[in-house]
Amino acid sequence: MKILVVIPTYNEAESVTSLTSQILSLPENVDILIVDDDSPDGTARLVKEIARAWPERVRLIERRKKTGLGGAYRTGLGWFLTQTQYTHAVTMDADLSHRPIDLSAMISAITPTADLIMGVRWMPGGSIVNWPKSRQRLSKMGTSYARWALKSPLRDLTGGFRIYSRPLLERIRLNSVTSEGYCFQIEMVRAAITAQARILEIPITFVERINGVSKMSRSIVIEALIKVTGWAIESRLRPNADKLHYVK
Ligand SMILES: Nc1nc2c(ncn2[C@@H]2O[C@H](COP(=O)(O)OP(=O)(O)OP(=O)(O)O)[C@@H](O)[C@H]2O)c(=O)[nH]1
Ligand SMILES: [Mg+2]
Repeated sequence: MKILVVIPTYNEAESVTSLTSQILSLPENVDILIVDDDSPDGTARLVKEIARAWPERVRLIERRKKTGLGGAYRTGLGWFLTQTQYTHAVTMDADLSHRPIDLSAMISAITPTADLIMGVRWMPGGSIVNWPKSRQRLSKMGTSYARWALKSPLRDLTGGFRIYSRPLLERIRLNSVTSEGYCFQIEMVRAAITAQARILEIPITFVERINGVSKMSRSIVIEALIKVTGWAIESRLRPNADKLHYVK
């Protein structure tokens, strides 16, 4: 088992050093790929310094333009697929909302048959620290709506803390997962379900970012609303369309 943690960053200079050093200290010996979108705050410069100290374990991909976390993940997961030494790809936020200690628990849950391990806030043992009630409501509503649309019992469809197995990512057409905002996370589950992934849910504690600025915006919420509604309609009218779209 060899694991690559893929982390998209945009203006995460205040978090990225602490996050990478916590991940590098984990007993599981995981490697890190940061995908930065030309952050004006110098995130990439810091990552280059870290990569100089850890040339075998930390890599940086610099994209020229900020196009959203979907594009950054397509690039990062695409790179993972070219590096056949890695068996699993982790997706994780850079703002320390996803705790490296929970990554250890998620890695312990890996089995030879699990295709996708999801970090879940909304289940026994899971929690959210320091989110205002309004943000919790938005997230819960987002997940409930997506559950109805996807006809899925999974409990945290908008969270991005996950482990994907190589065989699952090799079955999915990554370029067909076109969402750009956090809707990318919902669409990846949709693709995984279509690819008949065996999915495990593990409780995590999600901590509101202390440093830096959220990239959540109205357009990201609108993208999710429109796309998820479209999927709800399509799955009811053309139940087999997803298979042709997402699965190789
Ligand atoms: N490369 C890249 N990374 C991005 C982009 N937008 C967001 N990210 C990263 O994606 C992760 C999640 O973004 P956040 O701003 O934390 O979004 P969020 O977690 O939905 O919102 P908050 O809870 O308010 O923090 C962070 O690591 C961001 O730096 C982007 O356009 N390009
Ligand atoms: Mg965040």
